[in-house]
Amino acid sequence: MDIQAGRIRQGPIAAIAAFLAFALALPASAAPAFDVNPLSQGLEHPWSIALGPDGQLWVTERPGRLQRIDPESGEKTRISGLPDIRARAESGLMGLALDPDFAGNGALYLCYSTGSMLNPGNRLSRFTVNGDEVGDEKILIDDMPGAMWHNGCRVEISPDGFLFASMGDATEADEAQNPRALAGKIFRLNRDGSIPADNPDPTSPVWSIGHRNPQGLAFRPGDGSLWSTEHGPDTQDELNKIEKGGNYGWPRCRGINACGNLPSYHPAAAEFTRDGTIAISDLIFYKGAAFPEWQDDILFVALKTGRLYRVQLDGDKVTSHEILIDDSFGRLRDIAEAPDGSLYLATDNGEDQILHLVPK
Ligand SMILES: [Ca+2]
Repeated sequence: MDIQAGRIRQGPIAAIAAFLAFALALPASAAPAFDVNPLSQGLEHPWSIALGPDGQLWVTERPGRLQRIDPESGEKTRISGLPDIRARAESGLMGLALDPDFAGNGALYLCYSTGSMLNPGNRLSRFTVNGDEVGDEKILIDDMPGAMWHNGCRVEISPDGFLFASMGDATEADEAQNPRALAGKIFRLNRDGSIPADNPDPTSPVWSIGHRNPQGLAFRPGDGSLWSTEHGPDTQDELNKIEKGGNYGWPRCRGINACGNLPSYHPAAAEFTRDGTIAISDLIFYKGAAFPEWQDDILFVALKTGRLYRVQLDGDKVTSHEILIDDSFGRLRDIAEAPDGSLYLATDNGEDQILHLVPK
């Protein structure tokens, strides 16, 4: 109530924001019927799931394992050949993306933690898969700052073929506003690691700045826009639409409100919540036929609340959200859509599983 009273004192815009926050809390509609079945168990902090053109699920586990899972049987095949990985607290093997030409070139991209407790870093690399091994590491961005927490490391490839990756502030918040530092940024690269000539600075992989710990990336079908989920500090996890050269405010501003005179500032499209964080994790735009009413909506998972959320948009405006799963499986780290429109979810409890969400 104090927050709402404070908003009203700030004037009509704040009052509208308060109304929107209230409206966003209302469910959009009754959830359609679905079942959630265990697909594969015995995993440890699976962090990133990617569907390959080989029909297989490629999964990273944060302690430093890469697995290929058969979506029919749930059988796991461990892929060897990974480099040394620093895996403590929130650091380890995290982001994974398969090259658009994976079927031909076997290329995949991994973001992982390097160094030691005393000299921590993070790295984005390209590898080649050969059978049950990866090799041929080509380091694309090295010496990103690392820490026990806020290591970013979500990796995604845009519809037009650029490689995007995120990096957290690695607990040095002010560095997120330093355009020359690699902390608190979202990057855009060519897939060979070179810097696209039309980046905001053609000598830098930096695409956007002012991020605390963005650990979700997804491209919207249709307009190809990039959206990101980002962990807030004690309140206000964010859903952001990422613009070229944009500043997302951390640590000076947060959430959906305007922010003084910070150049190129983009407030969040939505925030979760003013009462505390939900530990927002990865997102997708749903495209499938299995749940027609979800088409073009954002689905995202959360760690702290163990929830699967559905967010409806009108253009770039969030109009409503609803909770489809509410802590039935503990923390949820990642989500991926199968070709048939069913969904895969990765839990993050320590003794973990990949879940398969299908129509009832
Ligand atoms: Ca922000």
